[in-house]
Amino acid sequence: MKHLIASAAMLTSLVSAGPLPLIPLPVTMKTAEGSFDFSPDTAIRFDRSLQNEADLLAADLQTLGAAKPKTVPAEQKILLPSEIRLLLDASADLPASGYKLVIAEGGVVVTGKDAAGVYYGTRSILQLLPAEGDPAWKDDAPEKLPALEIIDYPRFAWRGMMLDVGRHFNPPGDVKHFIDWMAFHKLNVFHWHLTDDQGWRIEIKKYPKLTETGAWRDSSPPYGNRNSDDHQRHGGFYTQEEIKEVVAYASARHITIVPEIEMPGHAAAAIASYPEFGNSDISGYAPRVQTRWGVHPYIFAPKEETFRFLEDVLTEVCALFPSKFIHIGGDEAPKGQWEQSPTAQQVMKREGLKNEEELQSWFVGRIGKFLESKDRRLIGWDEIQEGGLSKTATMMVWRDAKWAKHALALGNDVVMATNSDLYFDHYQAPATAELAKGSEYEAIGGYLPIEKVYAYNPTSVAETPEQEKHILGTQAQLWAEYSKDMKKVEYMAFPRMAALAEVAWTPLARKNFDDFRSRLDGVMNHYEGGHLNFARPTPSPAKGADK
Ligand code: TNX
Repeated sequence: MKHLIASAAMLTSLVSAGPLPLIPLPVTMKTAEGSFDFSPDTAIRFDRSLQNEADLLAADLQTLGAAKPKTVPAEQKILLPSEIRLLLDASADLPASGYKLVIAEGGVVVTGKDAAGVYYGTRSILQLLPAEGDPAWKDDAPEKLPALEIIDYPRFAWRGMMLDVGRHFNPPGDVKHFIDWMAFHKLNVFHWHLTDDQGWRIEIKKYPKLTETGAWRDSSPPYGNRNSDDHQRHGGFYTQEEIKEVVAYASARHITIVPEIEMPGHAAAAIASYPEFGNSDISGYAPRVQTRWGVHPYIFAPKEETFRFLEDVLTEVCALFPSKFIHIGGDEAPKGQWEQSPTAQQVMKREGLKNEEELQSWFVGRIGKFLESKDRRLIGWDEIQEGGLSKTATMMVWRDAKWAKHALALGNDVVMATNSDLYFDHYQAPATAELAKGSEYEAIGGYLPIEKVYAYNPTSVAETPEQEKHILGTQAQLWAEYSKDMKKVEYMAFPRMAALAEVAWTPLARKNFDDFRSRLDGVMNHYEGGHLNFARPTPSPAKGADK
């Protein structure tokens, strides 16, 4: 009987398996006859430098439902009945972060060019196994991993997701969970939007009021009425200890956290905490942490005290985040206060700046030099080039292609993060359909179905192969005005994150939406098993044809 049940389960898993649920699609994959039996006897044998990758794989396998595999360092010459071997081979003929995965009856071998490559190979193994909570884990039959050989590496070095915790605060545990799912998709940059008009979320020891005052607001617009107030206090922030923990957690998963500290605009929460760093010489000056969305007039004053403050803040930020890139925002900085402020006007005169856009570029240039003195690189939203762009600045392009073309023509690096293709705060199904489910399904607007994300090509803006090299990669944005908690963030992020992963990883010539859509079903089983609150897209065409 047991035997019968086991084979019935195997049959279902074969039938429901369909195409191998690997997202992003590997660069090359050859399947073969046969399979590897993953069983409670399967252990992980690892090269000494891969202890982290071995431990994470063992823990992740246990989360799925397996008995926690033994992990054995390679130099321990004990005989194992069944093993997954993790190898590091820096001389392998693979690009950075590349790996080779061989699954055969006799065993599984992951060979990485580096530790990141090995980690990505282990992500592929996890995707090929039944999802968490799948009944297959409960029977006595081994899990069958299909025999195959994969050679794989990423198209871009920057495969990012931005999360806005300024508009709504997400506790550290939720952020770690989000990072887990980024790792599952082989994404590697978590851009943490830590400050905005509506909240400052990072503890800065030298300026405690940033979180005493700036982390809290008195009201927010409720779902369904963006021009009104719920009169509920909202806020929160990360202590430096919590930040260190999240940074280490991400780093173990080969994810770099790029922190963003917004300047000169989107700074009302900071200026409400320390009004002396705003344009306090203008009439009607009364900064406060903002309670409505949109663009607000409060921007930092271009004076020496403010630069000292920002440099102190960035010094603490650099100590917490090892990332080479530090994001300084730079978007949507209205120039009205600088036009009114005698101090700002004097600075323009002193520095020979023609207009307020040039003043912003001068401002950003100073901060860029400071970051360089700390061996870091400045990255900012595309407005940082409006009054001239420093050679060393990297631009994150969120508006249209012309800004990317302009920066590329100057020889600057860019990361493509366009609002037309990669803003996951936009609706993924028609707004009427979403809102029919309840006002909590409200999004900022727009319409970005998963097909459109998938079709995006970050290098379409490059005019020459040389320019293409300056496109570091691509990133999707989760602005959170309309995402009050992580459940809503998840709903907006998944499964569009899967499409982003394939845009950022898979060679252009290998991309095919129908094929992706059929693999997505298996990946969504993992979402379901992992209790992710994802948006189920319309059934895949392949499934529809079965009926
Ligand atoms: C524009 S994109 C912003 C954000 C908003 C977003 C909403 C960018 C650099 N600035 O402040 O949250 O639109 O989609």
